Amino acid sequence: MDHKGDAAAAAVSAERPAVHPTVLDAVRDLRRDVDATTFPLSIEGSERAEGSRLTLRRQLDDHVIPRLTELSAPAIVVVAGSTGAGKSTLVNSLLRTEVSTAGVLRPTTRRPVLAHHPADADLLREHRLHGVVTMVSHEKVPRGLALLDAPDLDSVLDTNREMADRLLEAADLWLFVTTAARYGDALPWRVLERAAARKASVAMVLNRVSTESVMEIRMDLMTRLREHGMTNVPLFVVPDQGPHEGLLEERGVAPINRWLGLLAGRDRARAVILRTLRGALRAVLPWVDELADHVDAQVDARAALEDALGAALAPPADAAAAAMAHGTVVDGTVRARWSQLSAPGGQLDDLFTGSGRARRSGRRGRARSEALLPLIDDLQASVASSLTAAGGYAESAVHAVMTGPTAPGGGKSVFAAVDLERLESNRGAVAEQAAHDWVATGRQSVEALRAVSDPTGRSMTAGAVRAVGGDGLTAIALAAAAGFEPAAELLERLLGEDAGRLRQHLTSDLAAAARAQVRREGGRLGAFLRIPALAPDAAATLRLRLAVLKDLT
Ligand SMILES: Nc1nc2c(ncn2[C@@H]2O[C@H](COP(=O)(O)OP(=O)(O)OP(=O)(O)O)[C@@H](O)[C@H]2O)c(=O)[nH]1
Ligand SMILES: [Mg+2]
Repeated sequence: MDHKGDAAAAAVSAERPAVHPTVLDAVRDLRRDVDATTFPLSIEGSERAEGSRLTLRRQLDDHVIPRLTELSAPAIVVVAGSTGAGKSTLVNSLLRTEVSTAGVLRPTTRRPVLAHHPADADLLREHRLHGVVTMVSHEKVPRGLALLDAPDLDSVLDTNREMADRLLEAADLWLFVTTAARYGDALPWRVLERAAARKASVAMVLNRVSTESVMEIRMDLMTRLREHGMTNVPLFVVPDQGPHEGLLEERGVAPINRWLGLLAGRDRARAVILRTLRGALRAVLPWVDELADHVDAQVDARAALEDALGAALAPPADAAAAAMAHGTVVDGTVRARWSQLSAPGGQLDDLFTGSGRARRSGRRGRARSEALLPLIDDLQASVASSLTAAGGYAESAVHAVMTGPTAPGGGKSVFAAVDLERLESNRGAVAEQAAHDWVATGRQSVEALRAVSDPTGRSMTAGAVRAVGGDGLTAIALAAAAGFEPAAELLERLLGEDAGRLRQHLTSDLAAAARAQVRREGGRLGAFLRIPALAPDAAATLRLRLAVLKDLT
């Protein structure tokens, strides 16, 4: 065996199998993450990033993953060369069995024969050569390698030539067989150059060399190999055995067998393949980088949009809260009813002017309570419509800020993605519920005040309840809380210092309802901005895959 063969085998085996099973796992993980990556905000560069994402996914699907999957299968050693060079005879001789027919007719081999170890049969079932070649299982084939006896390269048969091309593509190792008579042919060298260009590993077998010319031919061939830049190509010389039938002498092919044995084995076979694949793997890494960068850009855009949304909602919320506390709710209906009640002869007219008996009479109190009851309904309806209006106003404010000329990037796409019609159609119902709740709070507060007042009935609260009834007091308190001054004055006279506290409590409840109604307008947009694709760590998994792959390749 040529010493260069030893050196090459040693180099292959020393090369740490950088492709180990986890590369396929890592690439599959990456494929899943690339598939799941979305760019929900249309910002600068997002269309390009989406294009890159699809290209990367296709790259992984069409090239990287199929090739990596093949890594689990044995490395394919294609035995190739001119017709009659002795390829079939060599394969048979290596395995000491006739697995492929050799013959005197040119060309002999028309359908490739792939000899593999029985234990590797499963791994070859999915191989892309399946169906193209005749598979032969044989114990003598080293595990992790498969020997492929190819049809000739320069065949008179076009189909053979096409086949040779296909095999060249599938070859992990190219064992080139030529003869002393034909090693000068142009075609073998062209093919060898193609193989070398593909960075496929190459070894050469010089067949049928007579003892007297062996030194001279070897030197010449080495020089030619060097001239073609193939200095590391192992060269095996098989001595001529004269006219013969069947297998070559075992001794003559033993160096090739030993060398194949060195190459075989999982890791070494993978290392051979890695040489062609590492480039492809490294080539996809910048794409992943680009995707992760754009995911970060989306996350940044999301933060800006969230800030803008918060800023857009603050003025309408303040305005609505202030308006609700300062009389917006006290509309025409409320004022008209109040005027009616406090007009001469109205229920509130003689509240502080009638005789003490009349004032304290339970009958008068019930009548006043009944008369004031509709005021509660008026206030509730007015609060509901004021809240609805505040919501509508907030919506336009948000829209203006998020889509206007100074809007942050991606604002429009948020609106496009969110179902605002549903939000709008619920606005009235939400406002009505809030108004109802506010009235309920008013009733509870009056009830609580009465409950803590002294049981002897001499407190101001007890007197006020006797004078206007529970509902009446609630109506007056709610009107006062909504910023209606005449009601506030009456409440003061009825409750004394408790009036201010009660009023204050209900006013802030109303203001809170207004703020909530306004904030709700940003709710669905805010929820959209909180989707996982826009989370601060959205790019983390992609970057993790990137780090793992960088390590592995
Ligand atoms: N004299 C001599 N004949 C050989 C040697 N090796 C192979 N042969 C003969 O050469 C002929 C062609 O051998 P094959 O093994 O069929 O050649 P091949 O390269 O497979 O040819 P194709 O299948 O046509 O591409 C056969 O008759 C072999 O017996 C050798 O070392 N010395
Ligand atoms: Mg043959």
